[in-house]
Amino acid sequence: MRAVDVSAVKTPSRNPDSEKALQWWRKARFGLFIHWSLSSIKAGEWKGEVVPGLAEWMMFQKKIPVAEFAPLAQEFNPRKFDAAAWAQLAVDAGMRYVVITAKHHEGFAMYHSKADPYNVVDATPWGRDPLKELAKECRKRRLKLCFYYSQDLDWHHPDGAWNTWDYDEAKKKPERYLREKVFPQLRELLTQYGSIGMIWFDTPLTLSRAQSRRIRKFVKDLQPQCLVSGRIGHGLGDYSLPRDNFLPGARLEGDWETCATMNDTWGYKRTDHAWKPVDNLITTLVDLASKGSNYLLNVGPDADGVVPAPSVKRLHQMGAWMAVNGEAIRGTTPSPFKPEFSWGRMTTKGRSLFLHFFGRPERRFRLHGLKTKVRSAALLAAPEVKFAVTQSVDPATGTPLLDIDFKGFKSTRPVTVVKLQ
Ligand code: FHN
Repeated sequence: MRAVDVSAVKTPSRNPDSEKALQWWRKARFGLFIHWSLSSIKAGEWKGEVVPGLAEWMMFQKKIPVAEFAPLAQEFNPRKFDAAAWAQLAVDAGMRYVVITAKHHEGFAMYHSKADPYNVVDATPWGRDPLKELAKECRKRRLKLCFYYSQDLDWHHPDGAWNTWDYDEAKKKPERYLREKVFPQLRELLTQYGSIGMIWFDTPLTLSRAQSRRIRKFVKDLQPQCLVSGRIGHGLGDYSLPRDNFLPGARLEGDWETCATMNDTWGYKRTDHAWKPVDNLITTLVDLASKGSNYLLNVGPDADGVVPAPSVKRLHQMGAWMAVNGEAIRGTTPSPFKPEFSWGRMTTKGRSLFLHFFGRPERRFRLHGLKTKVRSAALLAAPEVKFAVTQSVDPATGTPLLDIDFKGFKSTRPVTVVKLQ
């Protein structure tokens, strides 16, 4: 077995110019994803029928013509929208960044876009710019604000990808879509709202490498510190994004982010009650951090601008856990050991090692291969509770051996963290 030195765990970035921009993002580890657009009005139902699949894909699933879908804008009036409450929810959950849909595949801009009148200020009776309000509230709370932008699929623009029921594929000119909509809107997003943490591009399905490269450069020219998500395509993102809700089986190389739902959809769907238990969400956060991945956890507010109560409850419960254990998640590097352990997971920070126990550890806990000298082992939730540590060399393998006597260990649901330093 290889002997491991905790302080040597590093994450190399994929692009040299990503390194600086990635610093806040690596430290954050946990962020809030918000999917909100016109489809939230229909809440997963079209003409009295529940549409199967993702709520925000309704227009595509039912092949709803633009002429029928776009008038939904006239019904958009989220009287209960409260940007301060949304930003505070992220803070309360222990998150450090927010990614909100500035434009999803349905093509509607959720901000004041001068490039396209199909936007939340000009096309709705509400007439407010929620991104402007959110930017202000995020700034107050030192949350990084990031924008989701669907650079490829757009079912509203005649040249956007994948609307084949209104527009003739053969006649589409993707370059015109980029020129008329994508670049002007990215300019707006990167100049109207202050410093932006990231543009979260999605579903790279039709754009060429050269087009993705131009989009990346466009973002970096306007805001060099703004990250570009992995789904810009062609390996050009500042970090990698696996498929939605992906849970890696082992430690990942480089920087990753798993984006995930709390139920089975991203946008608001009245009939989707498949809420994941909070214990599952917390162990996922721990599991991902131990493998070098961020966790971007989604909420889908309804047409009134209200985040569903089951999501709020779970975020508050996660926040209570993070308030005690956040040190073992934020700013950590992954486990120095490749395999998963049946007892739980590990994260590291400097020369500290955090043991995240999913249950009660064995009274005589053994860890093979840790070279770092450990002076103390204490409960993160109660640092005065310390456990006896012995370090020796395993005579059978000649590698370091750590023994901890977990007498008096009280496990708390769902993960108890012990800090070794
Ligand atoms: O099609 C989208 C989907 O609606 C949602 O936005 C997710 C979030 O990762 N991304 C796409 C599917 O991967």
